[in-house]
Amino acid sequence: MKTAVAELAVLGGPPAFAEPLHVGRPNVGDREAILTGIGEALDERWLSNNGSKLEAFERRLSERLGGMHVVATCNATLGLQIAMRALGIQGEVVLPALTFVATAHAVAWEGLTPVFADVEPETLCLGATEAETRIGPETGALLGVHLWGRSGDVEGLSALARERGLPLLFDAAHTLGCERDGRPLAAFGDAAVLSFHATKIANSFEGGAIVTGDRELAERAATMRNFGFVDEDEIVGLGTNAKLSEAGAAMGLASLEAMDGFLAASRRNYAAYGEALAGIPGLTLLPFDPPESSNCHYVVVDVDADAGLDRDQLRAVLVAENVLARRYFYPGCHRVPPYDRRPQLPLPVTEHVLARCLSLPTGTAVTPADAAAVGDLIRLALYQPDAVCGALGE
Ligand code: T4K
Repeated sequence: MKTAVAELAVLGGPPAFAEPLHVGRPNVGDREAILTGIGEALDERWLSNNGSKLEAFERRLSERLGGMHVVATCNATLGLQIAMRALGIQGEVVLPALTFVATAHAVAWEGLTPVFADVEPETLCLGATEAETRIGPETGALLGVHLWGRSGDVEGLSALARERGLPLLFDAAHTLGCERDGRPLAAFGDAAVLSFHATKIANSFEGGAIVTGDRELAERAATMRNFGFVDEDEIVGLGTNAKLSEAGAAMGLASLEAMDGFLAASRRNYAAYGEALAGIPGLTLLPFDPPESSNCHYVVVDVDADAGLDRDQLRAVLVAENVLARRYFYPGCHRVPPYDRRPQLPLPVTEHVLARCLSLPTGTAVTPADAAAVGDLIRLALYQPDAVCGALGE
């Protein structure tokens, strides 16, 4: 893409990208392996309920996570719900409002009360100081979120949970391939939940996984995932249906096999964005610093007032150019029903991030050349904010 400022679509030219560039375009592993896996499930006439693909998927994932116990589910939302039940959580759950709404909905759907805490400005995750301000007599658990694959203050939160005798659960939906001090992020807390949704770095079409070091917790969760059955006609308690299908598990297995390629693509794109966006006043590509090592699956920029355009103006330009950037996770859980009907304490850092952050397209459907071109486009748009704002009618 070589576009002059005057050729921007918002100024009357054609879109810079002929085809839309999406955030969340699925990574697809080896097609042959996926179709073979699904074909084997068909040949076996075993399509769900603990088939060979599910077992293999859980085994491979456990290996990847250093031997943690893994209970695959049909999505992460139900995985979170089951994890909360298996942990015996009651009352209020302290969590950040800066997350996908599924985190809060999982809490509320379980009949628990979400209590939103602010995030730390450095990590954008729930920290011990903020969490502590929301702990009260009804608090039943802490629920951290590894936003965009960032670790946050896992040590501080773990110490706080221990001190207060509270279970610590992590929404680790974004974290496959992310580590802290060489340890997979999903291995922190009493349990963590990964997502294998189509938009995640590795997918099983839809899917999730509860990860824990506690064998009994994993067994309880596995029983709850299958209506409470422990044997052909023995039910030990309340359960639901959160099973991952064999087709999903076959897709998940192929995704795990392709993980190294997915990680390399995301990291290459992140580096390309870094280069293309370097030195633009007011624009910051969110960094990942040691001891974190990230999967770089979310490429997020912070757009300051000094950048010339605000986040929403910049997004409007990008969308006009066929770059479908997303405002994840605007407007924040505390600002959507049913949570907005309750009085909320101020969340200044959360509000700040929600007003300024923009997720850019990446993944294997995006090349480093695309990333560099999006970076150039952003630079061009910020070059002449007055012309662009005029064209946007502002
Ligand atoms: N916790 C956190 C922190 C999460 O981010 C999520 C999910 C969860 C929990 C719950 O996990 P799951 O229960 O879903 O396993 C999407 C995903 O649906 C959602 O799973 C994900 N987070 C969230 C970050 O992204 P939307 O509302 O943005 O979806 P949608 O339909 O707008 O699609 C997103 C982008 O992906 C679009 O640009 C289109 C593109 N896309 C999507 C699909 C499904 C494709 O190009 N192809 C596809 O097949 O939520």
